[in-house]
Amino acid sequence: MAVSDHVDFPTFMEGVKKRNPGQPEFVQAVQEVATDIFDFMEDKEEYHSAQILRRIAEPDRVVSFRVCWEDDNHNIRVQRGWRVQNNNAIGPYKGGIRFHPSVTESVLKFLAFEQTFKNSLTGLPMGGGKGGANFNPRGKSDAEVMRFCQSFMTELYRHVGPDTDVPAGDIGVGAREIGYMFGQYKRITNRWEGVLTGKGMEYGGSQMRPEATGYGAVYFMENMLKHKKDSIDGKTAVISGSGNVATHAAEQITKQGGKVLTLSDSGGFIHDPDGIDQEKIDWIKDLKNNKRGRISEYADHYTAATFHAGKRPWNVPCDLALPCATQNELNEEEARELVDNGVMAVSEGANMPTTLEGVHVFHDAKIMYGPGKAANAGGVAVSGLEMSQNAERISWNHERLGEMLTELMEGIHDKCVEYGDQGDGYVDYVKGANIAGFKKVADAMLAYGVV
Ligand code: NDP
Ligand code: 2IT
Repeated sequence: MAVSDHVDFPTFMEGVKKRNPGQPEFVQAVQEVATDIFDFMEDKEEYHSAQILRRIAEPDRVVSFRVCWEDDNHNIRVQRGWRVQNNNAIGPYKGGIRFHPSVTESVLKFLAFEQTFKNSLTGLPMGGGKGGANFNPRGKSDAEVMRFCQSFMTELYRHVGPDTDVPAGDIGVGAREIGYMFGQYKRITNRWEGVLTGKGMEYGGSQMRPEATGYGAVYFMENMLKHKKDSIDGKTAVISGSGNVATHAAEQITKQGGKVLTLSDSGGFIHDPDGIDQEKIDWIKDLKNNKRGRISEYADHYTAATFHAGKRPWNVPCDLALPCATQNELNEEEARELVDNGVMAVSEGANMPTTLEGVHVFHDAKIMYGPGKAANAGGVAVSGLEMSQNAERISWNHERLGEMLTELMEGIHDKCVEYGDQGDGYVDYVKGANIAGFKKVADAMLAYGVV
């Protein structure tokens, strides 16, 4: 094959930027992956000549649609919804749905791109996708959320299916929203099938799905520490967010003998020097899931804690850090602060929470750094198990699922070590995750020829 088919890294990135104007998150995610993949492909002509990376970085399709609904005051509201189907080389498109005012096509394209590598890393047959809308569930009544979800699914149903594309939850989409969307899908299609994961336990949900992402991120942390003959026991942890991922990460850190010092939401963070134990975590879960309250209320209830309005928790000294809120929530300066304060390991429950510059700080300091696409893959892995259960019409219990999640996270960790071991005792988990995730998708695409 002609060498002129090779495009070098800067030229490749120029092209990505040019083809995706005004989409900084997508460009950032592609750049992070492409840096490692270009090194890996250097002596692998077949990937270059088949333009594999260029093809993975071009979503199979992006569906954008109007979502019209009526609020409780009879105002007609219009939102924009999307489903990005990035790549289905190794299985049906799979990935969450996000409802948040910050959702844009760029955000969903970055998430669908990342999801492709993450899902591949799990070892289960799932492609990559993501969806969502610029809808803010905060302050909306249950009836408003129901009408929005029904309207969203009234368009989405024609693009998804158990063998086509299987959405799940993400920011702003939990059990309530999945219930409304599944109910509408079933009503429109007259089919009961595993079209969504994260379903309620009464109708085909996996008993481990609510905990899976947060627990998985801590299992990944545990594996990184174990690789260095260390453990979570007795260590302090700083966590951001206070939703599904953050609360379950806090729970698992606590179970393993760690002490959680912080949690946050978009209003600020709480710092509890006594530690956020299981009883306090249960109080937060009730506050967030049932009362739909704000994390600031924690400091009113637990008076040893302080609330820091408009701030992020990264200046609190800790051994372990787990960003579990959103993308780009930890920048270069904050990464430096963590390192200066002696952080040993970072495990990302969120997707791309650390900026590219922040990642460089962690790598330069040679701390253990588990990127989201590996560390938070436990959620989608258990979603994969939920798909299997629905297809087989069976149900696994909590204990069995816990064992499977533990094994899956260990497998993901080991794949990162296999491809990311730098030979000097340092593991570049980003490189490991990128290469291991890429290879399987790329080889499947080569098998299909030019499609
Ligand atoms: P939730 O909606 O349950 O919680 C999100 C949390 O993050 C809330 O505390 C929220 O605060 C905070 N947050 C959201 N956006 C912002 C923002 N722009 N600035 C500051 N805080 C913000 O979502 P999840 O816990 O499910 O998701 C958290 C992260 O984990 C996301 O990056 C998601 O993509 C990732 N993830 C989730 C998986 C899952 O299974 N749910 C699987 C894998 C990854 P507020 O309420 O104030 O907005
Ligand atoms: O980012 C993610 O991996 C998720 N939001 C979960 C996706 C899924 O299909 O369970």
